[in-house]
Amino acid sequence: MRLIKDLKESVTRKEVSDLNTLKDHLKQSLTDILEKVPSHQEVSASPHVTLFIGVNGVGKTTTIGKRAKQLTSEGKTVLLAAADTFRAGAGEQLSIWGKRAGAEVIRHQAGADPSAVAYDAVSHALNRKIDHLLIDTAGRLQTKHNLMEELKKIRRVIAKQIPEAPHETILVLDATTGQNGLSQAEHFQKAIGLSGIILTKLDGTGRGGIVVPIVESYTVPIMHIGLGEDLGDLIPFEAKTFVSALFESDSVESSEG
Ligand SMILES: Nc1nc2c(ncn2[C@@H]2O[C@H](COP(=O)(O)OP(=O)(O)O)[C@@H](O)[C@H]2O)c(=O)[nH]1
Ligand SMILES: [Mg+2]
Repeated sequence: MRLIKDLKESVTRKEVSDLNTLKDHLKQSLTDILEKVPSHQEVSASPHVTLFIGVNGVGKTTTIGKRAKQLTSEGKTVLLAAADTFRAGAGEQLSIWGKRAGAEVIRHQAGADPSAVAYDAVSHALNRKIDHLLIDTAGRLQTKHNLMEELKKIRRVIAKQIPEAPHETILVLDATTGQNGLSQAEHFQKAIGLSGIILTKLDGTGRGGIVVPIVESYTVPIMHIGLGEDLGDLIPFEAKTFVSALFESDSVESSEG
């Protein structure tokens, strides 16, 4: 709404007269919003701990697999922690990604306390001098108080052994999500704080336009985007390319725009 208002004012001031200039104006405004947020500063810590959070099915586990592969390809040692002990098969799914990416995996029994998995994983990472620990968590609705409390507990337990950790807390968002994405960002930000967003499924019908107000309201940078289900399908976010794709007319319109 604000962008449209700005645009109207530009039209009134006769700065914008034709459709193409109008589009360019809007693109520039969107790019400015996305580029204004400082990009994430890589913290040098060893082990470097990253917590992946988000609602169900957004692609947390898949993204961890892809991220692990990037890191092992850079010669880093990587440990994955299966702190999604809720969904049957979640640990197994992470183990498969671990094998593909060349990363070790810490798992407990299904139904175990996710904080205990996180604690074990941090100990293991410290003992073995692992470079990167990536912690998977169960999908949770941002509105469920007890599940958000569980997340806070995981964070506290991690900080018991490494006070500065988790060094990053990444919200994984599905690009097909509409307005609910704002609510997700708001609740997760409030509950444990976010250092960045990874936007998945941009290979599908969703364009992820919702990240624009999210980035602006919560000043969290988008770090990577997911473009598929394979190991290599995670690339750094680039504002200009993203905004251009928002305006492409050849792809199928998502129902939520
Ligand atoms: N097309 C596409 N599918 C994805 C992407 N990321 C994840 N998925 C799929 O989304 C589904 C849920 O992924 P999963 O990692 O299990 O989600 P989680 O519940 O958040 O851990 C799986 O079928 C993944 O293959 C992506 O970037 N593009
Ligand atoms: Mg998962």
